[in-house]
Amino acid sequence: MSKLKDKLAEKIEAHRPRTTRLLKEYGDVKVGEVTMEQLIGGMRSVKSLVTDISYLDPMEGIRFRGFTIPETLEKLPKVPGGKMPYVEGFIYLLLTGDVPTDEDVKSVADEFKTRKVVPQYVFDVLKAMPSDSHPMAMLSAAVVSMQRESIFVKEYNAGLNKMDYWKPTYEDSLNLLAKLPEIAAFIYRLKYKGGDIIPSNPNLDMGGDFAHMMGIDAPYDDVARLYFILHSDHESGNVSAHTGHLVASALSDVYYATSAMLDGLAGPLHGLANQEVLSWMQGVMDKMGGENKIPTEEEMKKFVWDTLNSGQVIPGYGHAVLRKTDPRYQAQREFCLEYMPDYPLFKYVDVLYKVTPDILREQGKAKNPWPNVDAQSGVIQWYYGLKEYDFYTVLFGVGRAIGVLANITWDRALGYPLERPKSLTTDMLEKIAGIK
Ligand code: CMX
Repeated sequence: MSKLKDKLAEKIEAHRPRTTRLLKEYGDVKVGEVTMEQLIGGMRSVKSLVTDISYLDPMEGIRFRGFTIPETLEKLPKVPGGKMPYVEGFIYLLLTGDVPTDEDVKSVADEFKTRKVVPQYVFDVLKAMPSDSHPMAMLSAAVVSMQRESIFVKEYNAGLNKMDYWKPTYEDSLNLLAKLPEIAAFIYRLKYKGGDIIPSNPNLDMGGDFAHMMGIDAPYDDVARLYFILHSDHESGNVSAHTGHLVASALSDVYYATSAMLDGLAGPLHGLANQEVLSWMQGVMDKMGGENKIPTEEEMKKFVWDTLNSGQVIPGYGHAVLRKTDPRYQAQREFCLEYMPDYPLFKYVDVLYKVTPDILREQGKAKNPWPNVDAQSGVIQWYYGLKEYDFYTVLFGVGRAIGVLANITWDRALGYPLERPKSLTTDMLEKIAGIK
């Protein structure tokens, strides 16, 4: 077994009795209640999932294995020559809960290198898709096309002990994660660069190789590392993470589960919002007469109100759980302040940040008037030449796979069962409400 798998096995053995005890001895302890509003309203805040990979506090934002974003970025070993940590080290942290040493990171990074060769048929599938396919549809199709590679399916069909389900799931997860950057970069180069593909460099780390295959110079390697880490996980209840967990709960393998989670991420209320922010911003630029004409706060207020009055949402603002500025937004804002403080598009986003929260508060609908992760992410990509904003959700998707696959591996290790909530009819709800 690899060092990471050994460590994970140790952690799983130590953790299992905690879950078993809660289930056996405290199974009937009430954790919360469900109101009519929550039931009709998309299960907001209903406590119904377990994960130890990340926790989202509405006021503080995300913690990965107990660490805030600044702590995570500070504690993890950095790639030589860059300022950001190895994504491989972050994967180690999410899976084991421990901050890896330099040696641990090297061993995971080496392991990734042996797993990253993408089968040729995946590229053939992508080339066979219509040229106007959305890059998220391409990513999802590429992932599900690899379902035949699943080690879990082979071992399950041969008769696998339930206690060992996590082992082939771990193998599938790492195999898939190692391949995603090349698949994503291939989609980009195929769709937007006339099929001029840049082969993977087997010696580079995950973020470095992605930047290399995209054909974008440093510090885009650090941008890739930052993006993959920031977008990885946000508890289990968001659409992409929950979809991945739900599909995997049927013991569907990780290729099915990851493809499905990407399909959820592709919605405009979720991961697609980062592309929508840019297209919204471009509309503003067109009306302003060019990206160098920065709107005043008064002008920006009018654009925001016009959007709201036409019945649309302001993309990149609001959140189902968060009630303050998303620390993932903050981390990207700090990156912008360091690398591109005078960049016109950053100024646009900055003016938007100054006016939008007050407007959303005044409008009185959104429970959270503050920006989320998607409000800033397009700016950085645009700055480094990645202007094809249809592609932005793919970057989110590669990152999100890290968290979803860490979760699925643990779901299998702890024997979480098939997910099956209960539905009621409207008649029944009316009876409960005392209307009928
Ligand atoms: N602009 C305008 N109106 C907004 C709004 C925004 N940014 N955010 C919420 N609202 C509105 C909702 O549309 C809803 O209106 P109705 O009552 O007319 O249906 C009302 O405020 C209440 O919504 P909420 O409870 O505050 O928000 P939800 O939990 O239902 O939805 C989210 C959360 C993110 C989908 C929503 O804020 C939104 O649509 N934001 C814009 C899209 C976006 O940025 N999505 C990315 C989310 C980040 C991620 O993917 O993780």
